[in-house]
Amino acid sequence: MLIKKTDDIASSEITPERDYLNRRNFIRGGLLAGTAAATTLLYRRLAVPAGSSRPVTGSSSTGPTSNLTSDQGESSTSFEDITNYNNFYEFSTSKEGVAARASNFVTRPWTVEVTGLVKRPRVFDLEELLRLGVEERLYRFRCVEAWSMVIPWLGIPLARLIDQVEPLGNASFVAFQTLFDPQRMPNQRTSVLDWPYVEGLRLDEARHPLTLLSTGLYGQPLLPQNGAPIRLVVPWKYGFKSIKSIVRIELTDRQPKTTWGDYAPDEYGFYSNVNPDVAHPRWSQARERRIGEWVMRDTLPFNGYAEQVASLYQGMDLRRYY
Ligand SMILES: Nc1nc2c(c(=O)[nH]1)N[C@H]1C(S)=C(S)[C@@H](COP(=O)(O)O)O[C@H]1N2
Ligand SMILES: [Mo]
Repeated sequence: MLIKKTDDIASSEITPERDYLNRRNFIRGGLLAGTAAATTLLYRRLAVPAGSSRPVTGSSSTGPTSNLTSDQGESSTSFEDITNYNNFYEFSTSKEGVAARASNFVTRPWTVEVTGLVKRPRVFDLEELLRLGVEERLYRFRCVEAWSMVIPWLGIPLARLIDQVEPLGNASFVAFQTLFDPQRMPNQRTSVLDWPYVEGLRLDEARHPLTLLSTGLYGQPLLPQNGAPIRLVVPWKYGFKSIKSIVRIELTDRQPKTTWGDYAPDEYGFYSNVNPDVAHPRWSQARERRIGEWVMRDTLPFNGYAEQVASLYQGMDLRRYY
């Protein structure tokens, strides 16, 4: 994130006039298609057998396809792009280099400890988590670096897992932790970040129906580069909140430490809700490059999910709590 990228972003801010006009047409279309449709989410209940690994369907050059479209008529970013343009610093700081360096990462067996201020702390193995019920959701995904994708996730609503452990009355935040194993995650032998990668949400954000623990995408189990076997997805927040390869979830009464927030507190706030009006100190967040498209798009407040999530932040100054 901090490493090389500023040049990209600066040059991508230069948008030809023609693109500007196209974008205006797009916005108008969006307003017409509008409000009613905007609340419809794609929910599909899938019967994913525990521990199943469905084979890749499409041809190997294009990968599998998805016929889902978003509430705004967007279609999925290609499987190829989603699985070859990654941020996962435990393996590589080069987005094009993650897939190869993570390819032998072994993710079975895998357990997730759910603990802290709960009545029933418990260690779940992956199969138990899958049995909580996997759904398919098509979400926009917006990295703080100003690129975005549309991803057909498979996942378990995080609220369902939280219900299993019965939070105590004083639990108000949820802390997440990635695996720490420098043998298996080679960049953990460097100090490019403070390991293990950690993230956090407020409990009400964690319980919001949009928040997923993802176990797959494009109908298949997650590949290592996307955070196998289980990673967080919070579609209205910048991508770095979506912590990968989770081994521990702790309910707490204190705002958890976050890896990027500790690294650069003035750049990466705890909330990190997608907000076109609050610039990153080093670049604008007003627009984004959708991977696979040429024309820059306007970034939407809460990444287009304002109708569902804005109420979580009622009365909060979103410039202060960035
Ligand atoms: N453990 C861990 N989780 C992580 C990261 C990381 O480096 N390590 N990168 C984050 C960032 S910056 C982004 S944009 C997303 C990228 O997810 P993707 O590669 O599946 O698109 O993962 C997030 N989760
Ligand atoms: Mo990111």
